[in-house]
Amino acid sequence: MNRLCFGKDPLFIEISLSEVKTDDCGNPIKRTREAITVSNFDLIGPEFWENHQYILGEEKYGYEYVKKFDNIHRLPYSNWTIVRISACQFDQFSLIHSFDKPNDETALRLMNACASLMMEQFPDIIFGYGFDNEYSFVFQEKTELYQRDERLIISSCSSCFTSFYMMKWKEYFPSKELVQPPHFQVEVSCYPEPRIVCDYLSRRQSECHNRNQYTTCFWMLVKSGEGENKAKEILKDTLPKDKNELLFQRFQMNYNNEPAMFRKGSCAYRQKSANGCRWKPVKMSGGM
Ligand SMILES: Nc1nc2c(ncn2[C@@H]2O[C@H](COP(=O)(O)OP(=O)(O)OP(=O)(O)O)[C@@H](O)[C@H]2O)c(=O)[nH]1
Ligand SMILES: [Mg+2]
Repeated sequence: MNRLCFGKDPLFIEISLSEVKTDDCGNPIKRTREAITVSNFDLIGPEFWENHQYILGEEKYGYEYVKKFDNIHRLPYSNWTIVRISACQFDQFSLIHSFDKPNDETALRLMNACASLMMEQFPDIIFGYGFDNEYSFVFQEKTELYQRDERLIISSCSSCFTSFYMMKWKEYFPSKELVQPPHFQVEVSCYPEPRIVCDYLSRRQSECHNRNQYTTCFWMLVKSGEGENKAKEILKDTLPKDKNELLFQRFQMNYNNEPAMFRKGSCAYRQKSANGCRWKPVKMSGGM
C-alpha cells in the first residue's frame, strides 16, 4: 500500500498495487491483460450485438436458443398410452340440461358418437372404453402422434373431444339448447405391457359397475319417497349383492336386466376385415 501526501493537510490517496509475481529466477512473470474498452454505443437495435456476438455468446443473441426452455415431456417409447377424458362439473351440466337420472341414454350415446369421431381423427387409437361422463382411449404401442409429446397429445385430445361434443349436441338433443359449454379434462398414463392395459380397462369397468349400481339404488330410493340423506344412509357400507337384493326386494327390479350400456359401459374398436389386414370402420358395442 502506498500513501501519498500533498500540501499541508495530508490528503491520502490509497493505491492498491498488486504484488508482482516472479519466476524462480526472480524475473517478473508477464501476464497479458485484455484491454477494457469503455465507449458509447447504441444498444437499441441489433448492430452492437451483431458486431460483438462473443459478449453474450453467439447462441444467446439469436432466438433459436429459446427452444431450450421448452419443457417437452415425451411419453416413454414402446408403451401403450391411455388418454382418459372426463367431464368437469358434470353434476351442474347434467342438472342444467335436465338429464334423466341416474342415466341419460341420449347423453351416453352422444359420448359414444364423440368416441367414434376421436377414433376417426386419431387412427392410432385402437380401443375406446367409456361410461358415465368419461372415455378412455388406448393408443397403439408405437404411436408417433406429436412425437409422443405429452402436452400436445393432452391438449389436442381434450379440445377435439369437446368440439365433437358441441358439434354433435343438436343431432342428439334436437329440442334442447346447449346452454353451458361442456368441458373435459384429460389424464395420460403409459403401460409397458398389454396385460396392464387389460387390467386398467377392467378397473374402469368395475368402477362403472359400482357407480351405476349405487346410483340406480340411490335414485330408486329417492323416487320412492326417501330423502337423499336417508337414501345415502340406507346404502352406506352395502355390498354389491346387498344392493341387488335391495332392488329386487323393494322394487322387484332385476339389476341384470338393466341396459348393458348402463351396467357395462361401451367399447369402441375397429373390426378386422375378412382379409385380416385392413381395419373396418369403428364398431361400437353399447349403443350409439
Ligand atoms: N342426471 C344425470 N347426471 C349424471 C349422469 N351421468 C353423470 N351425471 C352427473 O355427473 C356426476 C358424476 O361426475 P363426476 O365426474 O364424478 O363429478 P363432476 O361433477 O364432473 O365433478 P368434477 O369431475 O370434480 O369436476 C354425478 O354426480 C351426476 O350428477 C346422467 O346420466 N344423468
Ligand atoms: Mg367429472
